[in-house]
Amino acid sequence: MSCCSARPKGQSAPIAPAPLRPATIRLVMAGPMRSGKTSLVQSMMGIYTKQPSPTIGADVNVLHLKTGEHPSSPGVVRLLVYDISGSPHFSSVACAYYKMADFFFLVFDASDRDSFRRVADFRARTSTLRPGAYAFLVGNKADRRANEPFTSPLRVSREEGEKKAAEWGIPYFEVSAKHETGVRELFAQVCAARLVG
Ligand SMILES: Nc1nc2c(ncn2[C@@H]2O[C@H](COP(=O)(O)OP(=O)(O)OP(=O)(O)O)[C@@H](O)[C@H]2O)c(=O)[nH]1
Ligand SMILES: [Mg+2]
Repeated sequence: MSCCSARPKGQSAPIAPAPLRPATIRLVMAGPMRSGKTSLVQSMMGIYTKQPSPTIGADVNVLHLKTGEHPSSPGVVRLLVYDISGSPHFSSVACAYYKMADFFFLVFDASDRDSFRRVADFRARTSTLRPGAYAFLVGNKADRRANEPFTSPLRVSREEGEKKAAEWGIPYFEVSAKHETGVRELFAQVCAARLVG
């Protein structure tokens, strides 16, 4: 007789606990052309290049982020980052991705007032197509803005960014993909929001 047959009759075999799998989060990078969406993803991956090609349609990257100790988390989040072209030519492709986002980064170029104006269109489209998703307003290229005279009409101040984000009821982050300033902190917010959400 095998030692394994000692289980009482009618009782099924114990099921081994399934290993915790990383939670998957879909993050969509949205915003005007040349605001630096691709550069931000590259910066986060430590592969920032000076002249990235304009995104054709959409690119997908997978990032694994540590969440720290948390009872409901295996310690790692799997982030699917959908990097969407800001070109109006791809707006129908973009809308298909917007509909499945858990999070949006609404990226604009903080050294370009026109980019700041245009990010409002992306906010309107994303919040209509995916009203429940978390969003962050992201002022990129803070390094470039810092080099301009304080009075430059192109420059978008931190206060203006914060005011717009408050109007939309979302957080504001000022970053530089080039200098890797604030980029890790920004992506970490996704994990933090996910864990409290
Ligand atoms: N100075 C500075 N330049 C940046 C920064 N981020 C991006 N750039 C530059 O801005 C240009 C556009 O960057 P991309 O990352 O291609 O912009 P994008 O938003 O992905 O553009 P599309 O794919 O066309 O929508 C590139 O020449 C980058 O090198 C930054 O933080 N600082
Ligand atoms: Mg791009």
